[in-house]
Amino acid sequence: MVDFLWGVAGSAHQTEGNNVASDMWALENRPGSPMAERSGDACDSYHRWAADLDLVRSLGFDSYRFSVEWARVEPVEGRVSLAALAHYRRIVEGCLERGLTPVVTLHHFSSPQWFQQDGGWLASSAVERFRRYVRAVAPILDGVTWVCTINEPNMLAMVATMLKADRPAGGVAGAMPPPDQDVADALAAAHRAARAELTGFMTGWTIANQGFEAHEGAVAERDAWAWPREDQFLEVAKGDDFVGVQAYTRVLVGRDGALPVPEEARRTLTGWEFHPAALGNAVRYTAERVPGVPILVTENGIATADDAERIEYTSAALDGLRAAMDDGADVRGYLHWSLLDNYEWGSYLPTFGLVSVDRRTFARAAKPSAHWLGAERARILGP
Ligand code: IFM
Repeated sequence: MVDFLWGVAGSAHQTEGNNVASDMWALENRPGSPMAERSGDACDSYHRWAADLDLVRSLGFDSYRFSVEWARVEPVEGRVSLAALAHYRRIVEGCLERGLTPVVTLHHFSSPQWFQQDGGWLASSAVERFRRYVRAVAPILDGVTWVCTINEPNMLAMVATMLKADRPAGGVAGAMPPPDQDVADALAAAHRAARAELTGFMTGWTIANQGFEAHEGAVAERDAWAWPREDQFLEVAKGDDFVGVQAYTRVLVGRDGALPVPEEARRTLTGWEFHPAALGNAVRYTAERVPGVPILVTENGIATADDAERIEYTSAALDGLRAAMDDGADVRGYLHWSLLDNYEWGSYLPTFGLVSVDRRTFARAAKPSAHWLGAERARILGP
């Protein structure tokens, strides 16, 4: 199976550092910020991206998912930084030179601060602003096939609800408030606008699959819970070139909504239930709801300080993926989250990385799981 992508993922704000013109930076640094920790220098990938790509290649992966940061490309409304575009062009070329397939995300949670301050996704010009940004980025994507327009629009829209109430983002996946529907609608329109700009690419958006499961027969309640939080975003993906599946855990839904993770459940560092079956289930769920649209696993992984547990989790997750593919799911690739122990939106403690990063020197050290996963392709896909 030659065309299957086997890679790793990250995002600009979580790895590059000093994303000072972004709304996330402003949120992290404001007095009384709900974020426990600031992103700061992150992993300094802004300067170390070439070494990161070398590492990805040497570990045996063939693909690399990264994001272009809107706040760097357009730090002030209407003022496009050619230097920022050149930076991301170098990363694209760096991938191609190393034989890595770049998977480029155009929006991964953070936006320019000016955009947020002027109404964010609720501003009447939001979609046109995003379209203009996509138009600016398109020329540097020469040689790229896979483009993710917006990462986890469902999380973005749910976080919008939480921020309105001034509650910190995060918590147990799935037990979040319903999305701000106006934000959800704007994101859908922005996604469509971006796709219209990007002819000749494989474009799609990447959705957080939260593994909603009906508890004790609460099927109707589960469906009602899942529609605003997940299914409406899958509906938008109908007719796209691909849909990104991002799966980590599951959430049980009872008669009154999402249930807390059971006391006795094994948990990861994010507090989520250790549930590797999430990946296979998410792929099957997506294939059923978005028939005919190829699937790219754009994220899957575990926050753990125990690297053997990472291998245990990922091995079982990949078995589930393989089984879903054997049953007919059209999956085009697996991108593990994440390459690095990067900034987890408020904290560096939940370590998802295959590679650790010294927080003072930024030195990278590949964990055993990195070598293991690089070689695992053959077991899952065959030679
Ligand atoms: O780190 C995040 C990523 O930015 C989006 N998907 C989930 C990951 C783990 O929480």
